[in-house]
Amino acid sequence: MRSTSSSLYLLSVGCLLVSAACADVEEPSDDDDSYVTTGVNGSTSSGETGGTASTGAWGHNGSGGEGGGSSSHGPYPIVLAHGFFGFEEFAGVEFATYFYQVKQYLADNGETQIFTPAVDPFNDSATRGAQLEAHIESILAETGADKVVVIGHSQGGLDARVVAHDRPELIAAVLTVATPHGGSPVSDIALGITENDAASDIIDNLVNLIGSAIYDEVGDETSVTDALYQFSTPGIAEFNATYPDAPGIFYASMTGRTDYHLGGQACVPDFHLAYIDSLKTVEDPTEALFVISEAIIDGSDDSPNDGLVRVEDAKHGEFWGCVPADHTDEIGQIFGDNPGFGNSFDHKQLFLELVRELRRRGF
Ligand SMILES: [Ca+2]
Ligand SMILES: [Ca+2]
Ligand SMILES: [Ca+2]
Repeated sequence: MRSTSSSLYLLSVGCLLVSAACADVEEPSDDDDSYVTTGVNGSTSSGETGGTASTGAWGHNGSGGEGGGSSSHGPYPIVLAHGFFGFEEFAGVEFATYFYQVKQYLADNGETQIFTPAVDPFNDSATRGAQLEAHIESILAETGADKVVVIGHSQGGLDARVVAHDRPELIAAVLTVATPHGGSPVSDIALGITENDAASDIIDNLVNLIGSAIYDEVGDETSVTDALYQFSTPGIAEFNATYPDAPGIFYASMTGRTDYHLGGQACVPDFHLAYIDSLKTVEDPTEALFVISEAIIDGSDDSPNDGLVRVEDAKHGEFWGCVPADHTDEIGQIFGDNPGFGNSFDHKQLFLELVRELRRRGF
């Protein structure tokens, strides 16, 4: 009983995310996920790879770029891989995206080769990764590029690691945002691996309130249990053993910290990104959805987290630090709401700065 209703709790959290946040306006399907072939971006011009970048790795409208198929170099198309619960489109809601207004903001800043493919919202990353791989192959065929860069939020980062492992020739870099590379204690509770009576009661109420109606929207192929297992202690251990990093691919990560936590030692980065540094004294209040889970996972040692994922669990590859954001603020949800009173964090600016840094590095 606890296991089932706890799972539904996460589902119901997801339903809030899905119904409010996880639809996509611009593209009803990935078939429409077309790109514009105007300039790539302006930020590379100041980087050491500017000359290379301006050459272009793929042909625009088929005009060139085919000759040097063996030499791969950026700038690469960027794939934004959504997390658990993310829908490209959700019934009736047509005015929000998972990465809320990020694609348009990047386009406004010259980054026009941004793709937001949808995968099964509730499934393990082996399944989702295979779907992402198929999308990436389509993107490569469409653009003529030979690799992509994947920026994954939450489970999207694990999906990206699956593709990088299985098809390393398709991926130049994987940058993960609040991805639970070390799992999330919330999953252990939801699956009944760890018990938490207080959470269980509140969970039941949430299920009664919002769980059942949305459940019908989830297709036959999906598996909430598989998705949750992915983040559990045993599940993530299996995942990390199965999908080690591929040589030659650049891996980096960053994450969010909420509940007014400044992050401390856990958030000290391997690499300083100016935008992230500029927010180091800014605090974020926890989104109401995550008050319960935040309290559960921060445990007895006040471990910094974003409400669903602990900072320590979000590190993978070169660590770029923490922004003041909960798990939905990171992607501008819900509906572009303010991340919290007094919090100047801007998720769109974050994604632009992440992309710019990748471009500076020749991706
Ligand atoms: Ca806390
Ligand atoms: Ca928010
Ligand atoms: Ca917040």
